[in-house]
Amino acid sequence: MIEHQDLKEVDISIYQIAKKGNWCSGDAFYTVRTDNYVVCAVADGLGSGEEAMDASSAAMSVIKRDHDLDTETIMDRCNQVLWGTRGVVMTILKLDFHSGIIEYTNIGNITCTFYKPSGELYRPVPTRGYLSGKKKKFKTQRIPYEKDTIFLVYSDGLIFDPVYHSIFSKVDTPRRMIDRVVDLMQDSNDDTTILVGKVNR
Ligand SMILES: [Mn+2]
Repeated sequence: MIEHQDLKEVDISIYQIAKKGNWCSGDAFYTVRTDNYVVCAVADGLGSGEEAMDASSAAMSVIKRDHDLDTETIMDRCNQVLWGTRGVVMTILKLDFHSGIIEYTNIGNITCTFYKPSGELYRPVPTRGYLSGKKKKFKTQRIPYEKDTIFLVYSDGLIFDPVYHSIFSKVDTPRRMIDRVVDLMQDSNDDTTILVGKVNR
């Protein structure tokens, strides 16, 4: 499944596919735009199949309700509802239109890369662990963005080859970038989610 969202300030394209043989994906994503910000998140429920989906969709429903909060608090609230589930790894981004800053909070193996219009690449170091209701401290990074900043967020179903970096160029649209990655990527035998966003203004 490929989905394109024109969120005015940001264009987002998302690709998602379930592990071969499974009817559902254990990954989940969520995006929302308000007049002040855009929030997007990608989660990977531990394992695969229905129980993984239950965990990742529980996290997404918290974000759907609480996206007005800062990403650290959102992460904390997601953690609270995940007690008794398989658990999830997750990355949340929040682009604030007024400050021009992206808040980034992560736990576990969801990779995030920023491509600045200058060509410079920035990869925040992921935090180890996962959410399963156990008490945890979350760190938030604040990353300035500008027009044509690209962000790429993906679950570990994508085996990222460094040659893919050249795809994420400011001359292209997220739609084209997703198409090109999907053309090149190898089958990984895991649920896969790839989200690409590009700032319009
Ligand atoms: Mn996975």
